[in-house]
Amino acid sequence: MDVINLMNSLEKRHPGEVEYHQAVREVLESLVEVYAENPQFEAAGIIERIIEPDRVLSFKIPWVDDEGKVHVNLGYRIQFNNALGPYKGGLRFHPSVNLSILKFLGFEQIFKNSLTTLPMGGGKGGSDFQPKGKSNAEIMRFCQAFMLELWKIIGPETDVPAGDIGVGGREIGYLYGMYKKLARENSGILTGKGLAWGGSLIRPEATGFGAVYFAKEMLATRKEQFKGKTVSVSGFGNVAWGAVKKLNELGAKVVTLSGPDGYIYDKDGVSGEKIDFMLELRATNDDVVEPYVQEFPNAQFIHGKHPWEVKCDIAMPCATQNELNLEDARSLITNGTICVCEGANMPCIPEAIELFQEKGLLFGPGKAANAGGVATSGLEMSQNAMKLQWPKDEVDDRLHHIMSSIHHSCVKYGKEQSGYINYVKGANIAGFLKVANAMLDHGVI
Ligand code: NDP
Ligand code: 2IT
Repeated sequence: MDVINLMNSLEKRHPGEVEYHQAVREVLESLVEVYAENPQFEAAGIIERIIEPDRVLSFKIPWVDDEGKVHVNLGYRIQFNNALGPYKGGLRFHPSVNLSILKFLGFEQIFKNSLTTLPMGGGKGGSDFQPKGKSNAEIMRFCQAFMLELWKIIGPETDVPAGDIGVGGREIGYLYGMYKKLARENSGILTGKGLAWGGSLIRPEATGFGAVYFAKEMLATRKEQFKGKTVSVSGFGNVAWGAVKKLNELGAKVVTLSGPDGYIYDKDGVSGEKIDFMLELRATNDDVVEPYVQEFPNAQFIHGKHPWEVKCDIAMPCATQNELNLEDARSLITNGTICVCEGANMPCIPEAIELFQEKGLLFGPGKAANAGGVATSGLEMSQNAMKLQWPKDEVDDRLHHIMSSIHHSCVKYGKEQSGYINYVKGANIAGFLKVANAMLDHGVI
């Protein structure tokens, strides 16, 4: 495989789509050896076919605000690859959303979904809509307008969206309501649904829980555990919330949270009622963390900075892509951090990852570590197909089992001669092989 040539031609075809290029480059670099060992992949043009989405739907979303003013947002759905099952992946509502970001997320989703062991292809969608500061009625009208276009190309056996940044239980409810009305069916078309109408127990917590289960396995390879450890978490959304809950259960102390306004340092630990407060804060729609210090005055608010300057044993970036840069990586290393586990998608820049690996830190890439969210979405699809709801413990046990199996795959394909486990390489190879073999089975389509 000629990575340089492939990347040159991808960049020429899709100029300026930097996040998409970043995600593809990382995967290609991991696959060089395995591609050389399997000439059948080259012969079938697997790489050329896997790095381009099957199709991209883009549409406009006109909607009316509470004052009667008309707005037009852009909406997308990227159906990336369905070799393993229906396209599956979240919807992101954030003003930064563009094709490059959704293509990076859709591409990552192919391998992540493959790692879960469940039959799901990869996709992603969203809009540049800003949910912050909008009323409930505006969010509802926007979600309805979004679904008015999206419903034509999705279906329980075709493409099953879910949440991501800016899309939680409330948005899934409005999207589902509109889909149900248009399609005249009550099927498992979205995941992350309410518990009374097809949702799965544990889904809201699953990404964060799964990331902690994954980090627990990584720590165990060095005979370490969470008990007594200090953990820095970024973000304060769905993923961060689940992670903080589970970290507390396992006896770790979470000392930071962050938002677009800065970060919170709570030396006493974010626990108990403070975790519930995170959720209340999110529900205000303002997306700032500063109010935490008014409620819990022992904590400090540090304006406009990332939490990575705080001394911690374990770092879990759970907010967004490229939020941990080289300087952040250096300060974590200087402060003695032993493990970095990505709850968000691609939160660490490539140079930061290289440095973590060079210094021998445990590093868990998002496509493996945060796969618990989509895995539990897969379990929601199974429950919907059976018209059943599994008890909480059953879903949690399955999630636990899936995260262990992902860890096992990463070790199998990522263990280097020195004994160091390169989880990035392991996740990319394990995720890729299953998809590539399925594509071979299906012929050139
Ligand atoms: P939420 O919307 O619940 O929370 C995301 C948090 O990050 C918000 O506080 C948000 O604030 C902040 N944020 C978003 N973009 C930026 C930015 N550019 N700069 C600084 N802060 C930012 O999202 P989730 O918790 O669902 O998602 C967090 C991450 O986890 C994302 O990378 C997502 O792709 C990933 N993920 C999510 C899964 C899920 O099931 N929800 C599953 C697997 C991964 P603001 O909006 O104000 O910027
Ligand atoms: O990035 C992700 O894996 C998600 N946002 C969850 C996708 C899903 O279909 O549950």
